[in-house]
Amino acid sequence: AKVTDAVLDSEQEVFSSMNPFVPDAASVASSIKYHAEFTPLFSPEKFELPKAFFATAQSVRDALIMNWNATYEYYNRVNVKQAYYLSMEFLQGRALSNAVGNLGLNSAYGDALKRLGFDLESVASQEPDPALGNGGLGRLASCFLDSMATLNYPAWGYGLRYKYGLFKQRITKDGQEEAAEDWLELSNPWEIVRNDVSYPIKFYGKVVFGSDGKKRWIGGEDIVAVAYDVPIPGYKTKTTINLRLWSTKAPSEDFDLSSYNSGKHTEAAEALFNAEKICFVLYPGDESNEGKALRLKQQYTLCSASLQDIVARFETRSGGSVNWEEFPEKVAVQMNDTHPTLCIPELMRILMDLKGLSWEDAWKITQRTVAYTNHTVLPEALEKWSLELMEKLLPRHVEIIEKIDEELVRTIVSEYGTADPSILEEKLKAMRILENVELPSAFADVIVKPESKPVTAKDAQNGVKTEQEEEKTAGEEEEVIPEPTVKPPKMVRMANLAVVGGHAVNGVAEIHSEIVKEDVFNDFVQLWPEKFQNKTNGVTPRRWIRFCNPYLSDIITNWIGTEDWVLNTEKLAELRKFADNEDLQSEWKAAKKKNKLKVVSLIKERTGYTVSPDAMFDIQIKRIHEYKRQLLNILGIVYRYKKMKEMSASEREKAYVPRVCIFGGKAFATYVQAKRIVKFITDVASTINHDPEIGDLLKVIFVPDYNVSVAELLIPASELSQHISTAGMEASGTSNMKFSMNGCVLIGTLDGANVEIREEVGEENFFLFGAKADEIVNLRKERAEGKFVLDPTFEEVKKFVRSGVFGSNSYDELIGSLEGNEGFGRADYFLVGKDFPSYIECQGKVDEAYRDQKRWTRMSILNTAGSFKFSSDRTIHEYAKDIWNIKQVELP
Ligand code: B1H
Repeated sequence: AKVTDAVLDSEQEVFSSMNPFVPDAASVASSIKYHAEFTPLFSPEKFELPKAFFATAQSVRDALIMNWNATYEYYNRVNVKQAYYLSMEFLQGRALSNAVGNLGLNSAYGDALKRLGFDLESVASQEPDPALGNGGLGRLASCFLDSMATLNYPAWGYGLRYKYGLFKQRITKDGQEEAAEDWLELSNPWEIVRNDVSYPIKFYGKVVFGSDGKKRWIGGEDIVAVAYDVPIPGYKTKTTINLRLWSTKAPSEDFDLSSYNSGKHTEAAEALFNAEKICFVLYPGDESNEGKALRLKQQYTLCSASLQDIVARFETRSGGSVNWEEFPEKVAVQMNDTHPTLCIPELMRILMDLKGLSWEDAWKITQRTVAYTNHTVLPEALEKWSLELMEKLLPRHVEIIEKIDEELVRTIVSEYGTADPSILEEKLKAMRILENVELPSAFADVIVKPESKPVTAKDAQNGVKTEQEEEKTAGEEEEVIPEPTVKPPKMVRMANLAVVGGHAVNGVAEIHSEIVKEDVFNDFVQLWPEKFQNKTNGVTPRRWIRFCNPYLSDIITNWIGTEDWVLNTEKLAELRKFADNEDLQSEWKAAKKKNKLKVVSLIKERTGYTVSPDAMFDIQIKRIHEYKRQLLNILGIVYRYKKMKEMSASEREKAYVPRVCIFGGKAFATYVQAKRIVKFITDVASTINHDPEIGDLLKVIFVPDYNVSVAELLIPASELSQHISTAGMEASGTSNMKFSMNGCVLIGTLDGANVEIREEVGEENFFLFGAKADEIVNLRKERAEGKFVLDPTFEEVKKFVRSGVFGSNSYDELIGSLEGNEGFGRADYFLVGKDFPSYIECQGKVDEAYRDQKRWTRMSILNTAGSFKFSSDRTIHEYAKDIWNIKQVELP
């Protein structure tokens, strides 16, 4: 505690020199009291925790607004190039402690709240955890915002303000249940609605020629997007950037007062509902055509509102004389995956139809402005939209996309037109933006007509196949319609559009970027090798070490002798020389123990189970997905349990280290197989946890409703964490980085960022097992051809599960999916059985290492010391230099 105070005092000094708003405890207390009284959200008679949170947040917001205004005013004045990160998801987590910590006002706020009879930690824990994201992709966007602000980069985020975030997960005896997450119920103290910043958004309608000969998009449905700004403070800097979230509403004249007065209340308000529903939920179910149209409307709203805003800002900053060629010198747009790909035709539309530019000029500007990050190579996750749906909803954009496709065909034909016709055909098939669409008339004779291929019943019915549909049916065989063939649906391939329309394409870890280049977009690499890059992901060391793990942070600061590591994570490497120092080791272990004790309480509170803080905490937290292989983890636990049961008590204790195996994560609501995995884990947990013979030697915990706040508690308490995806399937992973930073040792496959983490922390400090990415295709083939040698331990564990130890359920669908039985799907597509023996063997090595606590603590220290590369500051510097071409700007 002593160290923390010293650190905080010095922090506050730093701030006094750079921040005009440097309150002491007394003025903070009066500001909190002011807001409790004059910005009230609760009735006046009581001043309790919820009100204390809102008043405290409002008081912090005052400081943020001042800095936000100063930042924005300065960028306007010097007219710097600004980057815009467009994302359908921002998984922000709670903001209060983060903002107070970034502003260096911990002691001022801590003391002020003490005077008012509260403590900062309990006040902070009142804040709902805003979950406007699904997982890694959304959390990455939020880490990036923290780094942009901290490093003084002129950069903003643009997203959508969903009324309901990612569902709340309840665990019942039937497994996972979902409930709406009403995070705005008590209002959001961080957002500032900008009623003066709104843009019209159009859907449907038709395209006509205006009197000036220009294309006009008219008629259809008009809605309005309104800006809600969330100030994002940097650490130890005045720079406060903006996360602008759009909310949708109907134009006021759309409320039909006369219908309403004549008693037709629902009809009168239909337009209101129609507009507002666009921002109701994060990722609305899209099995139905209505669901698909809604998701597409969401994506277009994000792109159109953001680009109108960006273009308007460019015009304002240009003063009277707008030179459109300069647009890419003032604006960089990063598309977070393909979800905002409509940016490309939307910017083209704005430049041509509204600003009067030619196709050629608009195309040059668009390409130089936009760039695309790919986050997955799973083929079913590459977004495609039905051309028919898009034509209805966005007729002008489809015209533009058709022309982009035609230009692409021209390029492909000029590149490969003289080659073997089968090569040309192959290239066109792989690279065109439009799928199953006849060649543009100018090229009609360069190739024989595309033949129609047999399609599944589902394809024919729906036209579209999304990731979620694919996920949901992943375990089920699809029926193939025999001849005569149905015409395959015409689709727009968003990834191809993003690659063609942008100047850079990047993957998110080295191995992933290689797969992107060699496999997914190989044909494009041959055409434009210079576009393709790697930007290994990172996470913010502020939220993910400094604030979530104050005990460890103090130790690091003490031993390195400075707190600079929070900004310059390279300094963490200095811990290496103390890895065997007994004093550091004992402090290190004590900090871990304190963090584990917090988790013991969390587990008790959330699940009712009591676990021992002296057992090894072994954690796997991430979305439940077959490729992430929670099933491998739980089957490993089942195997361990079976072996324990076969031993005497003393043998058991000799053979195994006590472990608490913790799971957390949500399954997409319609992803049946993932929900079965959740149910299975909780069934195994209830059998093992109630077995008196096993006691503290093995406990299995499923923490319900995993979110950012839960991660902030679990990660600092972790000793072993699991990153065990089938090699080649996890693009990067980012929790692996957070765990390593917090002194947790990883067990994992050579996949995503694991590869680079292992390189940095040293292979002796990483538990590696499993098949490698380049072996997978062949292994699957062997598996399918039945050439696969069954592993006896895997057969043993499956038989044990089927014997009914975990209740009457025999888990036919789950275990069947690992065997390729008729009706159960893809013959262990994720190769759980193949990797099982090496996983079990590796877990044996983990136990052995943990028994030697000196060795383990050394491994733990070397993980923190070696994790410096994985700061999102490093990642953002790379984006800024290699893709955005923006410079750091310090406020005067
Ligand atoms: C990642 C997604 C994703 N990759 C579609 N792809 C979505 C795709 O709602 N959708 O339609 C939502 C998310 N998310 C993750 O991105 C990767 O799986 C991780 O490996 C990676 O670390 C993370 C950040 O790059």
